[in-house]
Order: sequence, then structure tokens, then C-alpha cells
Amino acid sequence: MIRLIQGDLTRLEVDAIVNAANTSLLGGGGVDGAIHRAGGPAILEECRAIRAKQGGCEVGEAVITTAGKLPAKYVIHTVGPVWNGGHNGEPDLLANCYRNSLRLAVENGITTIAFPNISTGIYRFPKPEAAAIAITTVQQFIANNKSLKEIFFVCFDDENYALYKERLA
Ligand code: AR6
Repeated sequence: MIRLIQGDLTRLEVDAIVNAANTSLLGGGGVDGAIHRAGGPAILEECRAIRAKQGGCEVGEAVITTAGKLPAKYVIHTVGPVWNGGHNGEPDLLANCYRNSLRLAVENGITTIAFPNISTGIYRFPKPEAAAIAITTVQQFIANNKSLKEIFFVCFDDENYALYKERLA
């Protein structure tokens, strides 16, 4: 079942929270910065190990680490596309983020997962289009996969919250 909340993703007690990371996996601003600050150095250590093994994370792909000091058990790091006008595959790449995160969750026995509004901050993806892609992709995935119990969309800003509220009503 899909749930909508407004607030800070790092506070959620779910199996996994999803991080809007970058290809380096070494942290940054926005929700990425908040996750590493609240979760402590264990998360970055694991990200460095993944980097050493596979050289970071491609746009649209996802990797998983433990969650350090966070109340969640895991962090799934996915890399959203930078918005560059919309004709560079941005919509498909954003859908891949949600799909690949959910796939990784299922593979790891995760049943509750929380997403931020990937790419809609520093990466400037238009919020209405991003909300439509996020919701449609998650709905399609859970229609074919019954192991996920709760999927949270965690909106931080009022604009995203209003968009999701309208679209999920
Ligand atoms: N909880 C939930 N959502 C949040 C939080 C929070 N604590 N903080 C911000 N948001 P952004 P992006 C929302 O910029 O656009 C980083 O530097 C925010 O309102 O975090 O995918 C990475 O390292 C926005 O709606 O991610 C990358 O370099 C949403 O999270 C780059 O930013 C996503 O905004 C990724 O940019």
C-alpha cells in the first residue's frame, strides 16, 4: 500500500530509506547530506567499498548499504538524472531509479520502504512530471509484486506534498 507523508526521511522507522545520491556515492547536499549526517560514517564506509568494487553508481541504478545510526535498517542509494530539458532520457532514467530501488528492496527481503522526491531538488527535475513518474512506476511495480507491504512517498517541501496528495487522492 502506498502512503504519503511530509517530513524528514531520515526519521522513518522502515526497512529501507532511498537516498537521492550521485554517481560518486560519496555524499553531497540535500537529502543525501541529511542521510550521511544523521546515519554517521558507517554508510560512507560501505559506499566507498562499493565504489572500490564497481566504481560508483550509474544514473538510474541503485546500490544498498546498511543505515548506520538511522532508525531504518538499510539505505538504498539511487542516482537520479539531472534535468537537462527532458530530451535526454530523463523521464526513463527517473523511472529506472524507482524500479531498480524496488527490485533491490525485494531481493533483500525488505517489505517497507520510503522514497524522497528523487531529482526534484539540486537536479531540477520538474516536480509535477517527477511526481507522475514516481507514482506510476511504483504502482506498476507493486501490481506485479506482492512482497512489499508499505511504500512511503516522503515529501519535504509543500509543493511536492501538494502534488502527491492530489495525484494519490
Ligand atoms: N527528507 C526528505 N526529503 C528531503 C530532505 C529530507 N531530509 N532534504 C531534502 N529533501 P535533493 P536531487 C527533498 O537535492 O535533486 C545531492 O548533492 C528535497 O526537497 O536532495 O536528486 C546529491 O549528492 C527534494 O524534493 O536531490 C546529488 O549530487 C528532494 O529531497 C544531488 O544532490 C530531492 O532533492 C541530487 O539531487
